Amino acid sequence: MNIDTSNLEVLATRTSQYPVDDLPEFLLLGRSNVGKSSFINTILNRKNYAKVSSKPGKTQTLNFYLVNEDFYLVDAPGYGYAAVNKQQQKKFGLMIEEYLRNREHLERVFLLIDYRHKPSEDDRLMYEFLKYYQVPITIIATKFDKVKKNNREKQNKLIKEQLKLDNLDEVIFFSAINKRGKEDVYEIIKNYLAERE
Ligand SMILES: Nc1nc2c(ncn2[C@@H]2O[C@H](COP(=O)(O)OP(=O)(O)OP(=O)(O)O)[C@@H](O)[C@H]2O)c(=O)[nH]1
Ligand SMILES: [Mg+2]
Repeated sequence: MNIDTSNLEVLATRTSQYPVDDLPEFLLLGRSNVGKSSFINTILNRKNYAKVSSKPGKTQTLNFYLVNEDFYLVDAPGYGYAAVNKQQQKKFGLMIEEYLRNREHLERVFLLIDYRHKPSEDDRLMYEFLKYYQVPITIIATKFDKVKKNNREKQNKLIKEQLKLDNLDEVIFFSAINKRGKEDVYEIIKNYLAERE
């Protein structure tokens, strides 16, 4: 898949602001600071188009990126970071829940997990929540460049155990630094688009 065009079309905090066309949507979810916005930049071959920050809580709205006039990548605020105030966190949580409940064109969630750490309780709850709503999920293990070879087996096991991972859900190892995993993500999106034609 080639990325020919990409444009941030809509910033939404509620349903009435979502795009009104019928294009498929792929949603990014994950803890604050896990790398959702960096993931979008990598997929779009752009630098800091989706705003990235080392400080958690950077993305505050649902951001719909129209790609190739074909589909949307949807960036979302992160969850579960103590440094982001409680009221904000609640607002973000409701925003995401509202989206998931009205998700007519949601094809799949890319659930980002920081590969350096044990998945958090919030990660586990989010995974469970998505399973309950029967949303197709791909796990994206981010910051792969930061994990040494001899730690990988341990981290893989942690992801499996902590999330009680369904064997049918694919895990993609991803790095915004060396672009590992990018082609795998293209493949997933491409397959959806081919099915629609
Ligand atoms: N080494 C490394 N750093 C990364 C990677 N992806 C993201 N980062 C860094 O992690 C930090 C957070 O990245 P963001 O993309 O802003 O994370 P986010 O999930 O969008 O965060 P919020 O918008 O706050 O929810 C930044 O300092 C990034 O440079 C990666 O693959 N490898
Ligand atoms: Mg972000």
